[in-house]
Amino acid sequence: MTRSEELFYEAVNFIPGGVNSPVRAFGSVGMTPRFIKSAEGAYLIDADGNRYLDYIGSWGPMILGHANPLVLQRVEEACKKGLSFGAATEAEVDMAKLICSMVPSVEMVRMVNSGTEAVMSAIRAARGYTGRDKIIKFEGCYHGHSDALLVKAGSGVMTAGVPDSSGVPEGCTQDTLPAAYNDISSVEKLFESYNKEIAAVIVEPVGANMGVVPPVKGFLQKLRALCTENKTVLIFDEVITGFRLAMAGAQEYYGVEADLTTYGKIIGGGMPVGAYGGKKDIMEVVAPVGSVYQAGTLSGNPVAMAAGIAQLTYLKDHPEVYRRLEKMGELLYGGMKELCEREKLPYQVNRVGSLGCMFFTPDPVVDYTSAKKSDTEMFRLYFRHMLEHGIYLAPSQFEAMFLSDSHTEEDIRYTLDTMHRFFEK
Ligand code: HOZ
Repeated sequence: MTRSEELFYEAVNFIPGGVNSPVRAFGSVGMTPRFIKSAEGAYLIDADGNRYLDYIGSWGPMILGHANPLVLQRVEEACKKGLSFGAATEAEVDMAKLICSMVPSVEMVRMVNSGTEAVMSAIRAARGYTGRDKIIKFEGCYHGHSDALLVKAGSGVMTAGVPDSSGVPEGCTQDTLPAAYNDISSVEKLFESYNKEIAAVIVEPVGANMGVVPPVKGFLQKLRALCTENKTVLIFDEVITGFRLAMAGAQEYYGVEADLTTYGKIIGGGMPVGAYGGKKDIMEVVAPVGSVYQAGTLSGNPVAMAAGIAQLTYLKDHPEVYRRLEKMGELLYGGMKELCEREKLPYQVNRVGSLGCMFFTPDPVVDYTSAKKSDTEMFRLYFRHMLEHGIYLAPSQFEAMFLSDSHTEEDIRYTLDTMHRFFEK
């Protein structure tokens, strides 16, 4: 038995499923998870000493690669000054100014501890601001695990085939109106039916929790127009796309501004962080200025701020990172596409910048329904082959591949060769 297996069989006695987040379980690919001991650059080392080329990047945060020396140094310095004060710090001011300087639509920002918290809070702020209750969310988009958003959700719930979680009272989701991603008419219909009751539309500007599903041309622009027309708050969940697709995330990439934006992952540099921000008049509904209550003992934690500031400052000072990620994305996902064409494989490769994935279906994947058509048994075989050859993908069809600034052309060549060998079989 490997050390990872030993740890897993011990873990299941003390942790549900042996993991602290369902997406880490390897159940859907018929395996047991690798337990990770350390990481550096684009590589992970497991408890047995196996080395893997990592395409998860902690599900997004590690845009500069693992154990970035600059981030580690800042964290070390911050740790020595104390781990938490539960009081205001200069680092929080620096972080807020940094985010506002990088994202034009964000004039004010509140730090929280996770993407889930950021989304819950942004929705509360939107409801407080508009005095309305209903929200529109899209099938296959995942916005964390708060009650109101576990409706036709992506990510682990989609993998497990339980889009509507048990344990969520009906009352918590009665104001959540699901629409079809990339189908603006489904949103228009909801606005026609509920016109003055819709507080917010929340969307992943690039669907990245049902595999990767880019917005079709004009979809985000039309959402923007509908929200403006109906005085509804447009919330972009940029927990994955924020500071990844471009400095100002998907908003810059697609040229559409949100009213509120939620963040996590990259802004924490690997530490547990989230944030929500946007227009001042909306953000000023939040306590202690306004009447929307939202709080947190560890919010703006000094160590997390140090890691996040280090990573964001690096990105701000090195915009060439985005050009490189774009180029590497083209190399990897373009190469995957080419492989499918060359080998006459009836599969789809979806890609936006450094995010992408392969779907095992002959039809284009544009939404939840088409993503669900992917042959997950084929994914299971593909995943196993890749892992056996040292390539660590998310153990689910319905997650993204993440490139970091540490991936090299040689890494990508090896990945494409490994895929080729699988499809050749
Ligand atoms: N957004 C991540 C997966 N799609 C979340 C990671 C997790 O749930 O642990």
